[in-house]
Amino acid sequence: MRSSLLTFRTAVSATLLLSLTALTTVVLADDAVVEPLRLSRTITRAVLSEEQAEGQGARVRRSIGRPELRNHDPFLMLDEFLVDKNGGFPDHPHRGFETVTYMLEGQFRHEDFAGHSGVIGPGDVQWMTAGRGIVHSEMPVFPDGDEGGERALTKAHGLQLWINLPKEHKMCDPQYQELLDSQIPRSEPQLGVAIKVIAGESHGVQSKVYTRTPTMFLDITMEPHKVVEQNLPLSYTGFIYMLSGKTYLGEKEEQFVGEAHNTLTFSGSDGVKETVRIETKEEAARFVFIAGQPLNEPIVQHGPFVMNTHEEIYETFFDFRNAVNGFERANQWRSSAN
Ligand code: FJE
Ligand code: FE
Repeated sequence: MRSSLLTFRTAVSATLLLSLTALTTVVLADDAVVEPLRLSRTITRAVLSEEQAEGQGARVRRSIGRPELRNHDPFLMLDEFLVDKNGGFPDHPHRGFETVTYMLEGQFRHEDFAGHSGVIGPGDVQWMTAGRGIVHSEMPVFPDGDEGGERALTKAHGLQLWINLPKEHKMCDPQYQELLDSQIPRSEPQLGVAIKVIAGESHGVQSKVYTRTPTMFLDITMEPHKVVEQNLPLSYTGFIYMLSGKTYLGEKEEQFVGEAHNTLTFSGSDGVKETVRIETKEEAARFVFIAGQPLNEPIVQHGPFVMNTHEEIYETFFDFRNAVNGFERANQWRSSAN
């Protein structure tokens, strides 16, 4: 499929390559189709996330949001959470951003101050736009008793991503987009590469999730000895968070190794790099590929409140304490987890 131009990749500069491609396309117009050359972004760093305590008796591996991985506009936080029956995230508020919860194993029950509740299980996604205000609890659920015997699942495991909202959407009405595993579209660019398209687009397959902040969220599983190129818009920032196995990222000549629980951040596009090249060798791999349009707006964050100015944060404290301006229903509300 690919032309022998591939071998020029190393030596020739990006601009020269582009003009070469254009030239070749013209010359070979009646001949075989020449695919345009695509250059891979490189990896700027690899950071391992170790477990830390969070919430109530929960454990998380923090990716984005840890000290080495701050300022990943538009992303505020990514946690890989691991919660047993004694843990969870009881009643707490949010304002000014979105939380995306993606279950890997086990089940989580959410319950909010407006009477919205539900359970998400393996492969399901809850895309929550907090907007002007949500107060909710997020707690694992386990089947009763000892029925499961030794093989009973004792931990709920998943990912939670926090995406900042543009200024004009920070005070929008809260919204939920909930997708069961079976409702999430898949692409299979080749045998042995399976891509779940949670948000955005991959190899012609498009998610129906509405993103106020343009975002791609892919769950990619690769068998050993596969190569995939995942396109992303030139203006997006992005990263890979490795769940298991091993990947080799970037152009063949300057590959970074991605291992479990590591975050690998993408370089900028330099105006031309519209793809990320991902290869597996002896080991299979599973990872999430997350990218988005940076907002380039000031961020003032106080825990679960993320606004643009200090004044807006003071207003948020006031609104939450007095149960006004989006937090009305917080008055007297308690989840069943409390
Ligand atoms: C939060 C501390 C928290 N990571 N992963 C402070 F733990 C939380 C919080 C979460 C969270 C919830 C889930 Cl389901 C998964 C998480 C942090 O809820 F919001 C603040 N402010
Ligand atoms: Fe929450």
